[in-house]
Amino acid sequence: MLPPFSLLALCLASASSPVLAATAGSFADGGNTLVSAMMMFLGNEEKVYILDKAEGNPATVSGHPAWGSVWDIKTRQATVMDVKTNTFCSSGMHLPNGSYVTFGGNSAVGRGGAAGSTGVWDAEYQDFDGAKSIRVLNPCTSSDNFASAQCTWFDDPSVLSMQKKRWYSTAEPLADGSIVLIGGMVGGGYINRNTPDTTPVPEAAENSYEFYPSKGPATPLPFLYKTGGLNVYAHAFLLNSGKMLVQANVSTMIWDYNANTEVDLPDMPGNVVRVYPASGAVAMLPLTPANNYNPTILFCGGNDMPEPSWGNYSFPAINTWNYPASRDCHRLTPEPLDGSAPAYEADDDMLEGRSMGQFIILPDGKLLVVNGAVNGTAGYAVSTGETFSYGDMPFGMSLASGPVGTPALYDPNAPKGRRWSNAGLDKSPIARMYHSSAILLPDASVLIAGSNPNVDVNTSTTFPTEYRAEIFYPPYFGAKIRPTPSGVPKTIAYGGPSFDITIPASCYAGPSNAAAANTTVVLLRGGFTTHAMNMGQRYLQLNNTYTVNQDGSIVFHVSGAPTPNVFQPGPSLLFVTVNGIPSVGTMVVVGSGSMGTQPTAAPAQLPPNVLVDSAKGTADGASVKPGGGGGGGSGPGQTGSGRSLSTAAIIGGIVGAVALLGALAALGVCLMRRRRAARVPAAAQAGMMGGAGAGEYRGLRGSDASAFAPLHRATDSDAWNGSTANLMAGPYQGPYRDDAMEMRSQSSASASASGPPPPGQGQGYAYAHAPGASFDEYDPYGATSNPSLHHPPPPTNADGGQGYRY
Ligand SMILES: *[C@@H]1O[C@H](CO)[C@@H](O)[C@H](O)[C@H]1NC(C)=O
Ligand SMILES: *[C@@H]1O[C@H](CO)[C@@H](O)[C@H](O)[C@H]1NC(C)=O
Ligand SMILES: *[C@@H]1O[C@H](CO)[C@@H](O)[C@H](O)[C@H]1NC(C)=O
Ligand SMILES: *[C@@H]1O[C@H](CO)[C@@H](O)[C@H](O)[C@H]1NC(C)=O
Ligand SMILES: *[C@@H]1O[C@H](CO)[C@@H](O)[C@H](O)[C@H]1NC(C)=O
Ligand SMILES: *[C@@H]1O[C@H](CO)[C@@H](O)[C@H](O)[C@H]1NC(C)=O
Ligand SMILES: *[C@@H]1O[C@H](CO)[C@@H](O)[C@H](O)[C@H]1NC(C)=O
Ligand SMILES: [Cu+2]
Repeated sequence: MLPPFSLLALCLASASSPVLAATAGSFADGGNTLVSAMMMFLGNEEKVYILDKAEGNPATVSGHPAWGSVWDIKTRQATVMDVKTNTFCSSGMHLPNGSYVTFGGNSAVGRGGAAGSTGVWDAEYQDFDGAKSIRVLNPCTSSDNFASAQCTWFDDPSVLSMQKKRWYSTAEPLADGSIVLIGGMVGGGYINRNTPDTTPVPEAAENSYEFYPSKGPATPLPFLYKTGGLNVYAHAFLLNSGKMLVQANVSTMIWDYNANTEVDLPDMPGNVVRVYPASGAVAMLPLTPANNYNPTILFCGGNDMPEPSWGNYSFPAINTWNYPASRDCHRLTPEPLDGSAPAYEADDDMLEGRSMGQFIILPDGKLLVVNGAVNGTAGYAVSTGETFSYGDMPFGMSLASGPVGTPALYDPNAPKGRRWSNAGLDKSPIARMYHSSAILLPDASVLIAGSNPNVDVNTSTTFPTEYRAEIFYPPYFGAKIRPTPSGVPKTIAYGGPSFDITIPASCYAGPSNAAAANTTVVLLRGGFTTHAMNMGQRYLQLNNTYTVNQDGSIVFHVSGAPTPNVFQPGPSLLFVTVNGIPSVGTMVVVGSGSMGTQPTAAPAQLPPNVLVDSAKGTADGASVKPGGGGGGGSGPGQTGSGRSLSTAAIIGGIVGAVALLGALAALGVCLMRRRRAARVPAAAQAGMMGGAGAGEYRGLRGSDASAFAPLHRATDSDAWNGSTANLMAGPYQGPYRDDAMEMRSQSSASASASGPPPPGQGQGYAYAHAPGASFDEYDPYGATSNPSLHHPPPPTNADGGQGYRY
């Protein structure tokens, strides 16, 4: 056991972390994301990766506007990253080894959303068609070389791509770490249908599913035909049985994706649509030993417009910004433990209507809803069935109005009628409308960014292209001391022996027995955020018992994760939450770290609890104000770090003997932060006003009858083959970057086995690799090794300039 001195040191470390400088319930300046944060994921304890669509962002990389960046959690500064293909409205998911993949997107676009100049590429924005892309990123830390191949996006559709074009697809991980990709649009638009409807095969709907890594040809999914126009970014949750809950339009089903069979569940009560563009807030409630890890899904908000109002690819039939978003919440337990028929259960209404509200599951087991609007829907357009010209659109291209700036907290365990609260939570002054995002950070704060209901960058419209990030501090930031667990493992197995985590007495207040009983050890994965969803977001409380020691330290004996269906393999944060106050999360990998059947074992019997009645936490002077919402009483619109930097508050928060040291350390950290923060707005402003200034933009051309330009492709050409690489076998275990040559020759081998590749295939995207060159130095995207990726591909494709034009 650790001597008391080092235990004290642990908590001192906590007290001097910047965490203390935060005010519960408030927003702080998160800096400039450089690209508008349409999509984000947490790469590791240091970095958040951000993706935008290809558009005219002032920040540039490799001589073109950037649409990728990496944001450093500590400095709150972003750095641009190069991405080859158009990531516009893609899906994404973690891999078992901690890397992330994004899937699909839009075709190549140029200024104002116009078709790429060569069809599959645009000369100005230099984005390639991303409709079939599979992009892999291995998260790196500040000590890595971000310019190295290992740290940059692997994005080369000639090596790796989906079989079908998928824009607005859903990704959900399976027990073996593979990913199912559901539906999407081919061309795309407001919703996924024409009027008059040409179902069963709407020309631009991709009503099929496939897997990554591939498990066979893409297969039609009847549910997507049934749900018609409202079937993209379907909500999908792997269930404990290994089947999957899928919800779209007003339909719900349990899907066996191996047999492709569906079992219908009841329709959504009240015809509230929760998928894009209604975009409700949807999340799986915490899986806990108390609920036997049985999933319940919570659906809140969205929109219940009547069927004809939804319109078609081009635009909604009505002025959506006048149509109130839904406040309705319903719960569904798809596989009730008592064997009863699954049924939607009415839950407390939200405090206000929200379209594009987004749930962030917090480490205290509550759900935070952020972002969105009181009226209307996601999507953007330059007209509606009721407003014929762009100039008459009251909110520019936005189809929503009335940003909801105040978050709210949902307590799944509170009695009905008392589950929602926004007491003590500030209101953000930044509208977070269509294409906003949010994700949990390791310190248990929430990064909020993005908003861009515009076809291309527009900083002068009502709801502009937003580059400002904010950090929201949930109520537990009112705590003066955060628990600092030791012994957190790097990997978590499925079942098997338990592991021990210890917290010192100095990290909590009050009787040890009560604190021990009121502690949870949770795995919390924030997922891949886009379009008000966090794909893959999941909270699992691990089972535990505890031993209270005489000195007030507590040892928790913690079981592994139950099964890979309950919590799919891959990266996750681990938090220890004591009396409602979470530790800073540690990144762990759940499962084997590789794709394939995960090793599982029966959970070992946990040792019985050991209590010591006289033991106490020693953090009394710094006793927390749980759920206190320390931000209460302050005015709305508090953004900027200034507010959280009251020296008095910081010093007041530090306990006893460590006060002076702690205060000095905290002050040092906070002064540094203040200097940095002061620079950010200036940089942000320069960035937003500089570069491709707004004045340079042409107006939308007359031919852009809709902002959703990519309609009516002449042919659905397949310039790229689907990926044939099997990543679960053979030599393809390492990063794609390393495998690229081998995979490439394999895929051309298989292509020639089944006939010659289409003209241009394997030509325009081929790259040369000097035999024997070190892979570390090898950059297939480098100007010398791969000139073709920096210039329009040769127009040898039979469909060149046709298949991808619209
Ligand atoms: C969408 O509906 C409008 C009428 O509201 C119609 O003019 C337009 O052609 C339709 N667009 C598509 C792609 O079906
Ligand atoms: C939603 O689904 C219903 C069938 O349940 C269908 O009649 C309707 O057309 C769909 N709505 C849209 C906008 O596609
Ligand atoms: C949690 O662990 C205890 C002690 O080993 C055991 O009795 C209990 O069944 C476990 N709970 C779950 C949900 O596995
Ligand atoms: C930005 O939006 C405003 C109002 O919607 C519009 O008048 C202007 O043309 C847009 N600017 C660009 C560059 O699209
Ligand atoms: C929302 O729509 C209602 C009409 O349904 C309207 O009265 C209200 O002003 C709108 N709110 C905003 C913020 O546009
Ligand atoms: C656990 O701690 C939270 C926060 O202090 C408190 O609200 C709750 O009542 C406690 N639970 C028990 C069982 O003591
Ligand atoms: C993780 O696995 C994927 C393949 O599943 C691979 O492309 C990637 O490079 C791996 N990441 C690391 C860091 O090895
Ligand atoms: Cu989108």
